[in-house]
Amino acid sequence: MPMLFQCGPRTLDLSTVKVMGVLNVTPDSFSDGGQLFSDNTLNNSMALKRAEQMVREGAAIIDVGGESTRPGSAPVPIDEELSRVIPVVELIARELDVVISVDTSSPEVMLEAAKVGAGIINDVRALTRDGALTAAASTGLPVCLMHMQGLPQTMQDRPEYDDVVSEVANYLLQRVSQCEQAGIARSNIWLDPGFGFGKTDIHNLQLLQQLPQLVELGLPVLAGLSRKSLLGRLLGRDVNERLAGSLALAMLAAQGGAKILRVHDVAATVDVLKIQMAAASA
Ligand code: 8Y7
Repeated sequence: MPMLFQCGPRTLDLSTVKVMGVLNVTPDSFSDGGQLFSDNTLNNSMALKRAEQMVREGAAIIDVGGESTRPGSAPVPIDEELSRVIPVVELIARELDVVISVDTSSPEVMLEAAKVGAGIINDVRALTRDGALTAAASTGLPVCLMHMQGLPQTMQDRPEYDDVVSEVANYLLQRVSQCEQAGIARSNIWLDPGFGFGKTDIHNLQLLQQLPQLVELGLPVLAGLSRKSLLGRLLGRDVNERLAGSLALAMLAAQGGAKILRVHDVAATVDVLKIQMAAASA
């Protein structure tokens, strides 16, 4: 049964699990920061080439982000975020047949990105910034609401929960109701537990193990686990040596009912999903 989302100019079917490829247009992201920069200037044609490669490898969505949210990162001025993100969204929308999500918390970026062809708003702050709910609602685009405890600058200092799964679920449900009051249809909302955002390894693993509880809320669940520092600690590996670990987590997330996997390594994750789907439907 198709499960269709109207993502700006394109349609996305979540009846099977989809891969969202990460395209960081930041000079400082933790796993691939600066790759698309030379002399501190973003190279848009390199960004397009990277997006094109991920589409060839099977990404259904390209997630364009201009503000690093890694632990300890500093906020980016709005003009800088706009000038990094908008030209790249416009270029990809014109050149490639793919849904574009814009990874932003800024209402200005949401509005401008929607005008040039973005199809999804992916907000790690779950539309909590002033004006974000109204801006997102006015675009009519699907939104992904992510849970975070604290702020990127300090979120990993001392994350604490009584029951991480129910606290994350309750937070997301509250945000869903705020969205609905702002005019965003429930059928246009995705949920994300926010792996690594104010969580210890145990919190992350409990959220993963109990992902079905989040899935049961009835909205599509996105999981972002690719290359995260949890893997560094579990495996003792540097960020560029986490492929096998990332694939194991992708398999577990898909098995737990996640419908969108946000990843850096698209081709390998697509293979994992083919195996997962074959095994699950046998
Ligand atoms: C996530 C995310 C990041 C995630 C969603 C990283 C932008 C850190 N992680 N968005 N963004 N979910 N929805 O490690 O887990 O890629 S940035």
